[in-house]
Amino acid sequence: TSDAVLHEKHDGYATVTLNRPHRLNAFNEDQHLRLRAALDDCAADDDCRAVILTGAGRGFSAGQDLSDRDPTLGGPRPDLGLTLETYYNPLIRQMRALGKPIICAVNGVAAGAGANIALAGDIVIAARSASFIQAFSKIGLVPDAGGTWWLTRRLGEARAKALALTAEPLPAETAAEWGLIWKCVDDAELMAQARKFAEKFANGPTAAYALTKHLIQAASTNSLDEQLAMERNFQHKAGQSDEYREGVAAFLQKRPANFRGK
Ligand code: T3D
Repeated sequence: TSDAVLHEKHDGYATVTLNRPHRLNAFNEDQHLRLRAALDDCAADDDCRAVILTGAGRGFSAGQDLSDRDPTLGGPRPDLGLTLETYYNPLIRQMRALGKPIICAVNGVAAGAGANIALAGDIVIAARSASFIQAFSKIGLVPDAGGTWWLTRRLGEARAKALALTAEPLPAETAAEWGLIWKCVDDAELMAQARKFAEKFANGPTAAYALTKHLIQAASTNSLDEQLAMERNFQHKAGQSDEYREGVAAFLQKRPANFRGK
């Protein structure tokens, strides 16, 4: 069996590692299917309350494995719309829908769809040596895996267009300064920081995190009225939860809350 994706379970969270380091964790079909299966498992497992997504070796992911696209090998031109709809789009939707925080620990270069998969995480922390490259224009493609959406919403049109058209690497530190990601940290600190967040979330109010994630994701396309209505509905739900009862009781009793995530 293949080990294109490693899936380790810890106390309350999982670490999922893209593991084709000889190709900078570029995506082939196997890596797609194994990543999807790992995230499905995280979704179904009540003991998993946060996910770290990272890459093995010196890169996070170099996007599509281009050796699977070699035009000199003959055959018809590939239908890339179909591969997006079959692999990349379901992955991005799966990451956004997952009711648990995903921490992307970007350990090195993230290029093409690899960059945009990293940007689909809820908390994106990058090592100082990492960079984000919208590599698509170098090979005659357009940004995908949500790239045009993340870049435009987080950075605005000027920076989005320049990054996409030039394919210049954006260093992690600039990505953090510009608000494309949450934080840039020293390389040696990356996994410790990611684990710190995962452990916090593994002991936090899981249902409220899921509602919060979905509210914030909806905000960029909702009107204020729609968003206020959604906040009302979600707060109604949160207010009925055991987590809220426990949170308030713990506050009043001046003790740490014991959220069980169920
Ligand atoms: O096709 C569809 O289904 C549509 C979807 C498209 C989504 C996409 O992601 S399209 C964009 C694809 N990705 C790229 O164009 C990036 C290609 N890679 C690079 O530009 C560079 O590798 C990097 C800038 C990311 C890193 O450069 P560097 O100098 O640090 O490393 P390197 O030497 O180029 O790469 C190391 C090895 O990984 C090397 O193999 P070798 O020579 O040691 O045997 C290289 O060929 C391999 N590698 C890197 N990226 C890919 C790859 N092999 C296959 N596919 C890759 N994308």
